Amino acid sequence: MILTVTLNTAVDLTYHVPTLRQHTTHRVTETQDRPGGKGVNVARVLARLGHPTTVTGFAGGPTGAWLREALSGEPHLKDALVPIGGTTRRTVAVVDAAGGDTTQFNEPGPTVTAAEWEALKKAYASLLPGAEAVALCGSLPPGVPVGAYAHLIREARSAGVPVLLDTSGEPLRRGIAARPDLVKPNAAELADLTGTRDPRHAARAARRRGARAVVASLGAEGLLAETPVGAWRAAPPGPVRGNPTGAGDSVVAGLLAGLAEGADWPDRLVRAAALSAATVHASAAGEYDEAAYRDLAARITATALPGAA
Ligand code: TA6
Repeated sequence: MILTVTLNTAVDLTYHVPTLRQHTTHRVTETQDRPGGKGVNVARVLARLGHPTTVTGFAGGPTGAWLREALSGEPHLKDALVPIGGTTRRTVAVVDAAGGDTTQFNEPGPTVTAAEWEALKKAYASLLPGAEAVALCGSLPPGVPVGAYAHLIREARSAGVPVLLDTSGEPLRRGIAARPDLVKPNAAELADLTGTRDPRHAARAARRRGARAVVASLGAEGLLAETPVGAWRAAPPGPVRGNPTGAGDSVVAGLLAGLAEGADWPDRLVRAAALSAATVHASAAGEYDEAAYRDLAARITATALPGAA
């Protein structure tokens, strides 16, 4: 199975409004609730692709109970979430139909106690031996040490399990120093980490800091991969409009699905780019449009970039 870790799970609420304006009461035309947090989205996509996936992380309170109930209906997905006394957060994405933009509001999440963090580490150590890969995804809730991902990466490495990290800020900085197999920053996270806005230079700098491979998600420009065996770019054939919430999580799911199936790097990138664009096509956060995925996967190609990685 593939293991995903979401320390800051969420119930993702999407509001669709005709036009988003300040100082106005908006009439919501459509509402969707989905179990969320980055690793939960990754797991849902993987499970829908048919990959047995286990979700761990923290969940608590009525929102945590709702999230677990919603996940229980997913075939191929196993819930190994650790219960906490606090209440799982909500996020709100407001989709503006006129402008085509999405505005996201993320709560900080519940405070996790030292005993709950210890329980998570124990659960993780018991799940690792059965995992073919692990993804560590999203922000850290209050109370979890800033070096949490670095610890979980070291554990995965000593268990010989490939480990992917998708986070930002100081947890990313410290996580990279623990030498994960792959990191998936977006353009802003990569620039923040390395101090350079040129994505290729920045991806190489991230590799020098400890990441074995880097896949950067560059919005409309698609994906850039810098790996030990080469560098590639893959992008959707044209502009993709819709709700981008969870599109980065689908990149992670595509990369992991490709890894689990023994695909080479270009093929992994094609799946990841196609899943990401198909997620923008779907209106609810973290869902992907199956038909769009199949169509895009057949039309996207990964282009090799010159120069040693
Ligand atoms: O990537 C979208 C998303 O996964 C949402 O589902 C939402 O839960 C959020 O990101 C969480 O991100 P954060 O960085 O706050 O942990």
